[in-house]
Amino acid sequence: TGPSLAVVGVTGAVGQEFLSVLSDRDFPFRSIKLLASKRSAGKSVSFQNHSFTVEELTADSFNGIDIALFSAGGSISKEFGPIAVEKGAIVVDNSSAFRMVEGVPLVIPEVNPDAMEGIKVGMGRGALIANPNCSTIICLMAATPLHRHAKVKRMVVSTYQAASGAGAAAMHELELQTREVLEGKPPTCNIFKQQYAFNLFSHNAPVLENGYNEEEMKMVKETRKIWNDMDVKVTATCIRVPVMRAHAESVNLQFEKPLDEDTAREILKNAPGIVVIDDRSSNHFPTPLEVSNKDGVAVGRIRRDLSQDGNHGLDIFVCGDQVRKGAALNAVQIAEMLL
Ligand code: 2RA
Repeated sequence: TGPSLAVVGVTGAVGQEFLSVLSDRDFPFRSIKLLASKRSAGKSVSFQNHSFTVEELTADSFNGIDIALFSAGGSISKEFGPIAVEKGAIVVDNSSAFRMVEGVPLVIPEVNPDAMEGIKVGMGRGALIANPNCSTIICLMAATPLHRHAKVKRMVVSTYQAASGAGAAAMHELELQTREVLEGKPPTCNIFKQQYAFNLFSHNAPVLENGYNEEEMKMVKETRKIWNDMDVKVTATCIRVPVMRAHAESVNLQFEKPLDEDTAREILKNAPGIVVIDDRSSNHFPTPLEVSNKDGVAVGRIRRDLSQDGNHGLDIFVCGDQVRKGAALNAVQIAEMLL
């Protein structure tokens, strides 16, 4: 019993995390097909004590597939996502290809599950559901419970994004550069074209006409779609920092209604998928290392924004594993909702 699964991009950082999460959550599939580019086809991947051979992704890969998890870049999703849907599969796409397409649900299960209402395995047709950008997921996991209570009017986000967001190769290069710099050697700069170790820089996404980069505009546009609120004001500055796999984000919120910090802390303590780490006496607050390889998004530094009148402003600090809740876990949770 259970759905037949396909994992597209299985050899990448998120693809590998799909397998870990499927196992950790004992996802009830009846069969699984591991798909990747021609270059990776033939590789063996061990999963649940079996050795699987990676198959080359082709148009015929989706015959008989119920759910296809995609994380192989936007061009692969654009080419093969519609083919998979045509074959009757429900695609959960981690790329940005379809996120802003009208009618494509953009889903964080703890935040807006209703957006995928009615989409189920066995409904007789395929569908496509988009996984939001990792920095959006991590931010909104914390901001949404507060938004639901006091309606966010304006959100200012500064992100400190991990290497994993740029893939496994970037993680390897960060480690390599760190060793090289410590040994007094010139750093190898293939992925980011500049030194990453002991440094930080504006996110590597292309910068648009308005001076924002694509990562920042994803935060703006995806927040409005997920909250179904085209009026909420959002601005973001996304920075790449020398951290392996968890994003950190400083979030400033301005509310329509008052929300004091104690109430905010209680709301967050009861929010699904959230861990509050907010101990002022010991200066213990969320860190990337503390959330790495974990499901929970950690929130701390919860305090009234003293630059705003009364209790209409709040500052928080959020950390979440980019590969897990920022991508693979969120996608598998969506797949669980299809059963
Ligand atoms: C990043 N959000 O972190 C992008 C890719 N997932 O670079």
